[in-house]
Amino acid sequence: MKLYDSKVAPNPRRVRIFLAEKGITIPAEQVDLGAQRHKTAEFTAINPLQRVPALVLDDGTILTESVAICRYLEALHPEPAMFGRSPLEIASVEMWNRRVEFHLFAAVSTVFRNTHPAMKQLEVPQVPEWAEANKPRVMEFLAFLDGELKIRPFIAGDAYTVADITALVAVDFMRPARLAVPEDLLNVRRWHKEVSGRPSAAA
Ligand SMILES: N[C@@H](CCC(=O)N[C@@H](CS)C(=O)NCC(=O)O)C(=O)O
Repeated sequence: MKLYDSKVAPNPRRVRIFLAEKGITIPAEQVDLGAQRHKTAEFTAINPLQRVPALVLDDGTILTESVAICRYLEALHPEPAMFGRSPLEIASVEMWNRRVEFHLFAAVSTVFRNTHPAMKQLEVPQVPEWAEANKPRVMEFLAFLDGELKIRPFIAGDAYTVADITALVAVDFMRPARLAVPEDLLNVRRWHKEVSGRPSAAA
């Protein structure tokens, strides 16, 4: 297997953290997004949507989409379970991962992509007003999450799951998007401290 990765980008980081939690190592090739290496014919043959991460299997099959890659790895290496175990846990992890992807990760990405000078060549056109419109969405969802994290330690329940990885990466991505977690969201802050202290967070 080979992972097409980018150390500076949030979606590949989700897969790297997942791999670190599982204790799996996969050979990786860095794709330089700044140099637009993902737009080359060579990489377009791997992912016609020109996005990382991408996982190439030994038989040449290509998987893209961070969660699809993680699900494949979960099926190969079930322990520790990162997508839940019981029917209810599996559904709860799915529900929370989707909520975090749509309401937090996508909103933070929108702010970053439409404001950061490094994205000028990749987000065409950049629409600063669209970034502004997404800033309150980030804050609203974080406030909602703060209430949820008052009653349980992790995003989807009592266990650390892929939903925590998505949320951790989204919250860390707030920094280059020039957003900050409000001081008074103590439960989000407590959760963030806990999950970013895991060794996998450095992956
Ligand atoms: N839905 C995809 C998103 C992949 C994605 O957007 N990757 C970004 C890096 S985080 C990328 O390759 N961006 C290149 C570009 O915007 O041109 C996933 O979950 O993996």
